[in-house]
Amino acid sequence: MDTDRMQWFREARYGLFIHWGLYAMLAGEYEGRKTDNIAEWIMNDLDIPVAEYEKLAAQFNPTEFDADAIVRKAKDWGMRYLVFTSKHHEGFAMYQSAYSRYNVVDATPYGRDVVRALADACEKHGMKLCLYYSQAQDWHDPNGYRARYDNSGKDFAKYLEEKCIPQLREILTEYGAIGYIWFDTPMEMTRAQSERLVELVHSLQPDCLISGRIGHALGDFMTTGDNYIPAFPVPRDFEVPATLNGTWGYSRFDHNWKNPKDIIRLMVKIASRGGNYLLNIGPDALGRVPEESAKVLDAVGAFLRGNGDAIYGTRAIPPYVYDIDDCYFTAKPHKLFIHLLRPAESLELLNIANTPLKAYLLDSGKPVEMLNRVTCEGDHSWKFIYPGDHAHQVDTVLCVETQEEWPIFEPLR
Ligand code: JFZ
Repeated sequence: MDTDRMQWFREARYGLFIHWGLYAMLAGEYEGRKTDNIAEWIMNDLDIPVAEYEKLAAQFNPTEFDADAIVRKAKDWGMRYLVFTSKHHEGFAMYQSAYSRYNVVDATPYGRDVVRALADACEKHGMKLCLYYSQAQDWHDPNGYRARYDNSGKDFAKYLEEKCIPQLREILTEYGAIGYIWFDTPMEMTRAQSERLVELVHSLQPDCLISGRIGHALGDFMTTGDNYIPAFPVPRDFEVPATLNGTWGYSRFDHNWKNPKDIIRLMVKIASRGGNYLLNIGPDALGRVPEESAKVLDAVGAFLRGNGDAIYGTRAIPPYVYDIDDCYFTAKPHKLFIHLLRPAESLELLNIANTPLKAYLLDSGKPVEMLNRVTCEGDHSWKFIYPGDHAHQVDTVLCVETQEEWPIFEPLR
């Protein structure tokens, strides 16, 4: 893939996903019925008629939404880019669209352009803005696809021409430079239709990347299944979209929050396999970020402030041949980062054949005693003695600077 266009993506490794739309007002329940699926799908899963669902717009007034505060928090959290749902499957545009009055400016008492507010805040704080756009599913438009329904009678080509393409043109010409478009659920789109959208994006913003869910493997990077991480290093750029609880859109019933250790472990695994971690928040009806999600992201941000060098700009590396509990590796040229997600006084690793130059705790720079020997079986052995006064963090990161550019993990023999 074109290296220059991908450079920022490969450097970033960590982004903030924001799912926010009319569904936040229902928060997982409609007329006493709770959805047992992800909350932003409530219209589809509870078969809410369009005429009923669209009434939500007339009540949408998120007076506590603060785009600038959210972007500042994203920076504190260590995220390098932000992906916002400009139009999700519900069909409601979170910006002012000239091609559909079913949007946050024209159809709500709030009357403000959310994408504009986020674009301004991202510009101000040096955060790359990316936009999610549901290019095939649109449960409000009579010709938009709808999962789990019979779409045979739809004129999808009409939907593409009259809503999807004009709206993509709007978000790619009216809000500044866009890092990438996060397309989603291509459904029954033909290859030609996916190619048409790829050409549209490139014609408007040549540097704007395209996510894997454009369809027909035409993305600049692969998008994994939600919350699914590849088990091995992947030979192409990829991104893992992930929730902090069990839903993307806000639900007042889902309190199944992951903890910081879960997140850091996943982040390290994803980076070691060459991917990006796109972690979601779902603001509520008033535009507030759920406190529980902010607490987790605060803790992960604190970890990254001292250890970000072990994540940002790292590259896929071969799997290490032994399975050491809570021990993971990331790497960048001439640096091997050894992550230990449990307290320990020492750590011995076999079958690493690099020439170590120095070893230290990444967050403090404090030197770590390192014994470099060959075992009686002829295997390389590195043994680290952690400094006695070191207080174990969620993830204690050791940096070993090496003569060789990349790790040399010897195979078992
Ligand atoms: C899609 C959306 O339907 C969902 O609402 C959310 O926006 C999520 C990030 O993306 O959900 C998907 C789409 C594709 C897969 C899984 C969930 N997949 O291919 O496994």
